[in-house]
Amino acid sequence: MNESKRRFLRRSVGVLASGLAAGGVRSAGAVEPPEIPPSMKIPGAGMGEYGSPAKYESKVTRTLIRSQPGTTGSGASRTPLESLEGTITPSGLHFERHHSGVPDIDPAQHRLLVHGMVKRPLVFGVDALLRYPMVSRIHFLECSGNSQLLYQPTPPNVTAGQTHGLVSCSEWTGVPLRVLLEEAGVDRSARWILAEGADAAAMSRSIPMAKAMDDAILALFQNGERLRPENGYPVRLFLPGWEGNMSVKWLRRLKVVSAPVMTKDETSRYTDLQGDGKSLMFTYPMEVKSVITRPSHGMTLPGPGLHQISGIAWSGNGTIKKVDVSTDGGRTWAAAPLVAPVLPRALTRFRLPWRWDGAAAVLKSRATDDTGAVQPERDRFVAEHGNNAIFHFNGIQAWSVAAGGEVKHVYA
Ligand SMILES: Nc1nc2c(c(=O)[nH]1)N[C@H]1C(S)=C(S)[C@@H](COP(=O)(O)O)O[C@H]1N2
Ligand SMILES: [Mo]
Repeated sequence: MNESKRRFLRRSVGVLASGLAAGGVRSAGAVEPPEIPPSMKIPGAGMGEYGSPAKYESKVTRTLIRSQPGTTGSGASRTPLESLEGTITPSGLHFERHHSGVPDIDPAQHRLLVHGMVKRPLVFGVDALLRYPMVSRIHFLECSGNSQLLYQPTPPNVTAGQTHGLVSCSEWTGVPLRVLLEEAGVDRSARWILAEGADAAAMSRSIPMAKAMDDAILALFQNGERLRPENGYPVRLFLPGWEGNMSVKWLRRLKVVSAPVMTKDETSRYTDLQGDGKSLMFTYPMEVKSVITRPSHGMTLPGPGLHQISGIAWSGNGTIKKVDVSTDGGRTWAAAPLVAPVLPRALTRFRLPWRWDGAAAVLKSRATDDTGAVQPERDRFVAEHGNNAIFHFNGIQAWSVAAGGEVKHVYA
């Protein structure tokens, strides 16, 4: 351990007992347990066919739901990251990004065509797909437009979910794409696959064959149940770690081809104008990134004492190796413990106790992945990419804590 880290820990981690007492835990009094509460005096409510969250949690919803003018489904909704813990996003709070709304697809009618440079063009019904060997993988899905508000010259006045909530993490279960491609007999000279969705946007992307044969999944289940309509029911392509756009939902067609197709969705969109006037195309992996979800913008610390800093980190290139946390705007850093499970291309939770002395502070987190890539400071990121771009922002997020405890988005 180096000297700055030792100092950080000495300053941050105080005596547990006094810290917690200051944080709102009282000594037991007369009306506290073991007094018998009303819930113990009558039988509780009955069973339900499909469960919902506690009514007291009704404010925990998807957030910043926005659609293009004159439409209801051409837009996005975001995961309320600041209200969640752990790493799995409840399916009902998974972010949504649709280019032309959520189609109503009857699985009995749905077909998936595999054609192009193959020996045997094949058509699969959903029941047929369900008979193939499946894998289950925990992975994040991130829209490459996530955090685009941070390209703005002034810090956005919104919550962590509203800036960073175009990322969610689920257990995805389905058929490895390789299995179906091998069955169709892919021509050895084929290098790409066109994937097309059955929505009104006909979302279409060119997928490199190497990814298709590596870890691509035709996902049928999400967190144990069949996909939600908004996440691609009855079947979606899922490309671990790559920009969300390529994980084509409501998948209807895979055409094996020799070169990228240059669809509207990979030329006019998902191409990023850089500061030097050139554009980046085919920027597939989502780079290493993290955000502190608690405390974060819009919260107020109840007072000095022991607090827990909690956040998420992820990398489309591999596994999170380290998350450094600073409470002094980046002057000193300490490695935050990563909470198991730490999985490749999955959200990884970090938590660090912080003894707040009540003075103004600036919190930051900085993730490193197992390729050695380090999340850049925002200034450096914007200097390198310019601010015409809207995709692939992965700069460091800073939250200021005022002496009164108010937490706000800052550029620092
Ligand atoms: N068919 C189809 N697939 C699609 C889209 C779409 O509009 N239509 N949106 C894409 C984009 S931009 C993203 S970020 C992810 C979002 O997936 P989600 O809505 O399950 O979070 O789906 C991708 N797949
Ligand atoms: Mo996206």
